[in-house]
This record gives sequence, C-alpha cells and structure tokens, in this order.
Amino acid sequence: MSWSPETQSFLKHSPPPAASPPARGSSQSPAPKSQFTHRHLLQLAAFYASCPLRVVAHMDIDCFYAQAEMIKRGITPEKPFAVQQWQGLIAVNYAARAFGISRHTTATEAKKLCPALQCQHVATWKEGDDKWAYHDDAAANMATHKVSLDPYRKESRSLVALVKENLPPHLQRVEKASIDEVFLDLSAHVHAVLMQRFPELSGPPPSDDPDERLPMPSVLGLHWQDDLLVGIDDGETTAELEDPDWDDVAMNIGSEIMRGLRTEVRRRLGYTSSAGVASNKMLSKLGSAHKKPNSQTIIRRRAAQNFLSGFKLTKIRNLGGKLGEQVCMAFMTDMVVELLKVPIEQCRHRFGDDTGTWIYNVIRGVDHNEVNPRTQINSILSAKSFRPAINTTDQAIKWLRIFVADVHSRLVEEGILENRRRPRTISLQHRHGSQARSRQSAIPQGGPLDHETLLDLATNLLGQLSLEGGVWPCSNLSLTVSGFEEGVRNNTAIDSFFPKGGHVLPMAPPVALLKPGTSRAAEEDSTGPAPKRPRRPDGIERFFPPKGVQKTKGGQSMLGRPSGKQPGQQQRGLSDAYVRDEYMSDEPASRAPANHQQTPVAPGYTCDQCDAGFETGTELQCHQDWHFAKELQDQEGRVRPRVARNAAPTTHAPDNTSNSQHGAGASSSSSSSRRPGRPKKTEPGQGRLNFEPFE
Ligand code: DCP
Ligand code: CA
Ligand code: CA
Repeated sequence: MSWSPETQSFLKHSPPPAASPPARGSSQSPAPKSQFTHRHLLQLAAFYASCPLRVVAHMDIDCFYAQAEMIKRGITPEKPFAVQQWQGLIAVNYAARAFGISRHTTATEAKKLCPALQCQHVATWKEGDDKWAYHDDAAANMATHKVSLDPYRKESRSLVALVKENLPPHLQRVEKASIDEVFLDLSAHVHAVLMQRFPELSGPPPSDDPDERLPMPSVLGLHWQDDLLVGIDDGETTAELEDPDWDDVAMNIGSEIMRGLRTEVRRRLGYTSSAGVASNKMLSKLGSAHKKPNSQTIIRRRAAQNFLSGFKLTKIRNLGGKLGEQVCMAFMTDMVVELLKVPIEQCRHRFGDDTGTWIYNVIRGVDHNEVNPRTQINSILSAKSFRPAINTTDQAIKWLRIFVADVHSRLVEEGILENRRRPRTISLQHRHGSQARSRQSAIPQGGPLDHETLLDLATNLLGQLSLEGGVWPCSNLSLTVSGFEEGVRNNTAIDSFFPKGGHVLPMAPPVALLKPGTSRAAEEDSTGPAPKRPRRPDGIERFFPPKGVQKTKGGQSMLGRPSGKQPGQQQRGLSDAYVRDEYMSDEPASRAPANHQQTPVAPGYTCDQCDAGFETGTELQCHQDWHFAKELQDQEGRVRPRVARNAAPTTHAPDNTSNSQHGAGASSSSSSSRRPGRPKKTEPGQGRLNFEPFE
C-alpha cells in the first residue's frame, strides 16, 4: 500500500525519525484501537489548530520585573523584594507576597507590612539626560522623570531568543505574548518525539486510509514528575492514568519539553517561570497561572471541562472585557460551571451563530487560535502622561528630547546604525482634555537617523499641532516611529503616498479614550462632536476571519484542514491589540482615584505589539487604538487620502500578515491597487478610515 500523493508530499517534509528504541509490545496480538487516527498524527506534525492531539504551552516568568532586578543585584529569592513605580508597586516577589503585599499595595503600606522589604524604583529618563538610569529620587520626581522599560525589554528579548535556541528550528512555533510570556505550539516537536519513541506510529496506515484508528499506546502509565496534573473530576481515580491514549502521551511529551525549557531558562538566565501545557492557547494560559511560582500545570483534553468549571468566565482569554460581561449579564452568572448548562441554541440566539457557538465551545475548552510567530516589532513608542498637565512649547520640547533619546536607543537595538531596519514614519500623539490628535510625517530616507533628525521631525509635528491651537494644557504626549523596512531602500514608493509640498499626512485621529464603564456611544455624547474615527468591531466578531474564504474541494484537505479559520480564531496584527482583555480586566486605572497628583500612579501596562509601557490601562487602550488606526491606515494603504474620502466603501479587513504591513515596502497608492486576494467586504462593525484632506 502506498500513501496518496498529497500525503507523500507531506511526509517528505517531515523530519526523519531518529534511531528507533526497541519495539514495545508484540505486533502479533490484536491491539485495542485508539480513538485517534493516522490523519490526526499528520495534523499534529503540521500544527493543525483543530488537531485533537495538539499540544500548546504557555510560559510566564514569575514576578518578572522583580526577578530581573534581583538577578541584576544578586538578591536571593527568599528576600522580600518589589519593584516600585512612583509610589506604587508594579512587581512583587513571592517572598514579599507572603506578607500580603501585592501590586495593589503602595510602597508605604508595603513597608509597614514587611519592614525588611527592599523596593527598587524602575529606571527612569530624567529631564535633560540622554540615557535612562536608576535614580534614587525618582519616586518623588514624577514630573521630571519618565519610566524606562528598557531593562525588561532586553531581558524579554533574551528570554525569547533562549526559548527559540532550545527548540528544534523547524519544529517550533513561538509567539511572544507579552513582555514575560510566550505561547509555544509544541505539536510538530511532540510529533517528532512520538515517531522516535513509538516506531509503530510511523509509516502509512495498513489500509492507506488516513482515518484508520491507531493502535493504543504501548505504555502503561505516564509520569508527570512534579507537574500539577489537573484531574477529570475532583476525586480523580488513578485508573485513567493507567489507560492513556495518544493525546495523553502527546501531553506528557509536551510537559517534558516544557520542564526542560524552564530548567534552561533558570540555568542560563536565572528566572523561575511557570507554564501551562494543554491543547490550546486559552487553556495553557489559564494553566500557567494556576500554580505559581516555579511549577507547571497540565490540562489534558479529558480534564479541560473540570478545570474550567472552577473559573469565572471573565478569566478566560478574550472574555475579560465587554463580551464576557455581556455573557454574564445575559445568563445571570459569571461562573463557567453554571454557563455550561446553557444550551448552544440559547448562546446562538443571544449572541448570533458565530459568537454563540464560539462561547459555547470555549467554556468547554475548545479554542482553535493559532500560535502566531511574531518576532520583529512594528513600531517603537515613547510616551508620558503629565500630571499636572504641561503648558508651554518649551516644556513639551524637553520631553520630546527624552522621547527621541528613548526611541533612538531602541532604534539602535533594531539595527539602524547598520541599516538593518529603518522606520518610515514618525508620529506625534497629543492629548488636550478629552481631545486626542496626532500628526505624522515620513522619515527622510538615506541620511542618518540620529537624535537631531528625529528631534527636528518631532518638533515640526508639534509645531503643526500648535498652529491649530487647542494644545495647552497638554496631558499626554507620545512619539512613535513605525513602518519598519529591512535594509536600505530607495523609498520612492512611500514618498508618493504623501502629498506634494511637504511630507505630512494627517493621521486619522485615534479613537477617543473610553472611560472605564463608559460605552463608546456615551463617550461620544459626553465629549461633543467626536473626531471621525475608525470603528473597531464590537464583541467577538472582531476576532473572526472574513467570510467566504475559499474552500478546498469538499471543504477539507487530505489532512482534514477545515477551510478558513475557526470561529473565535484570532486575526493576527490588526485585532491582536484587542485580544488582551484578560490583561485589561486587571485594570489599575479603574482602581486609581481620580486625583492623580496626590495618589500613587497606577502600575504600568505594556503594549503587546510594540512593548511600549503605560502607566494606566486607559493609556494603553488609547495607544492600542492608535495601533488600530495606524494599521487601518497602512492597509487602506496605500489609498490616496482624497480618493479614500469619497470612494465607495472598500476594505480594510485584517489579514494574516500584519507584520509585513509595516515591513513591506509601500506600493504606489490608489483605491484600486488593493493587494490581490484581499476580500472586498468590510469586517462586521468596521467603518472605513476617513482621511481628512491635507491642506
Ligand atoms: N506589569 C506592570 N503593571 C501591571 C501588570 C504587569 O507593570 N499592571 C509588569 C510588571 C510585571 C510584568 O509586567 O513584573 C509581568 O506581568 P505579570 O502579570 O506576568 O506579573 P508578574 O510577572 O509580576 O507576576 P506573576 O508571577 O504573577 O506572573
Ligand atoms: Ca509573570
Ligand atoms: Ca505575564
């Protein structure tokens, strides 16, 4: 019997099995059959998101900023230690947590709880300095200092690099999920190990039928060492452990890989970490937080429902925000165990077919989001909130100098000196009361991109904003460079995007800040006529792929890949900014009293797209809105502003290659120069970007 051509071609690209261990069991006796098939094995090797043998892990560094500072200073883990930002604590080590100290505690309260607590203020840029440093007096000088997250970004890069180094290059899929987290799709790696250890799995199915069931694993029990193995019910018997199927074996191999990886992170970088190993991103993320510090939690498919039952709905990835709240309100409960009683028809009735089905599945542990390898940053941002607000151009320019130094040092790390990568666009965002505006311009290509050039460009943008008036008092300024290109290029294409007589293209205004608990519509009412803004899709629809994706014959390939994405599957890039609701749900801004001058400033937030740091969740939201507007603008593209204004609705549907949006050279622009293959319909709930004409 031979494989079909499609499968043969697939196998050709599979890693060759390594030397086989001695055969286990006898091939003579009729073996019981597994519930999994040869097709599932093929899917595992090919990272199929719907493969039932799939293994996904999430790794999160324990008390990250605290460990980073402790390692730097040789402080041992049993010493209570915290990282301070102004008067608040942003990271607390586990020794200090034993005293009841948390991120919600102020530095003063924490010292009362534990007099031996050592607090280290985060590094800051001091007004007038051209480099960040650790300043003993930073906490008392918020008005003249700006937080630098550079030390943690550097550690974060080392972490991701080490993870990648320690996984087989062709079998890894690593997604940096935040400054101290990675998702890993271990499926192909696990597949390779399975093939090595269980030679009976390699080779074609005897009948050449990929749906033929596999023999049961020739192992009697699986060892999980110190891992926390979530049971199928609260009083799990050991019986099921003696009868593992291939999904359990795959999970066991995944847990072994993660144990090794975490040991390596500890050995090489000094960090303890926690991990979750499961069949998808949602479960693995909940798993990594389940038992901290320094342990890992394994959620096998058969244990998923029991594991989820104990959670509140809003703890689930993508349900920490508005949609989660709506579901809780609709069914009058926030507990998953109660929501499991809601029939799928009711979910669909309340939330529509796609969203309803997605909710129904996700609380049962079904999540087909891909692990998206993202390695390069798309933009660099430096920002500061002013409390009290600033009132003069001189003050603003002082801060622009700091932003420029900050951005420049990170550009150097990105390789601008060697012309490895270079941003195309610079923009300045400004907030005056509830009004947020921004201006952007092209960065001249060719010459050096030094402090002076950046400062000239930034000052020019500030000048343009000032000319319009309504600038002072200013409560927030941020400078961003974006649109990175690889290597040096003659950048005529992007130049053609900007109007003649100057290189400034007014950017669509960022979406107005949403006050916690305020609906978008209410916000518009309260601030008077709002600037035109791109709407982002509401609810879970924003995570859905465009409809009408081309299907293969019969809707499935040989490997059983369903055409298009699964409901609930996250789009890369564009909507990534909005899939962090669970992070936002711990929003310190909502806890922070209104009078910021007299109270500790809420701890920082980090943008998952560009690692920019923010002091409040609201600022992060504003910034993410900016990413959204920017992505839309980049996608619209290449559409001339005037044409875009009057043209019939066109698309800016998210695509799956957002990184290239920024990285690719811009093509010349017109509304008809849409890239091939892009769907013509807008996403549900998305309006089009409306560029104001440049005067
Ligand atoms: N962070 C922050 N402000 C927040 C949340 C996080 O400044 N509101 C920073 C400090 C953290 C780092 O991000 O050290 C990672 O955030 P985590 O949520 O992973 O928290 P920790 O790593 O500190 O603790 P844990 O051991 O619970 O993961
Ligand atoms: Ca962490
Ligand atoms: Ca984290």
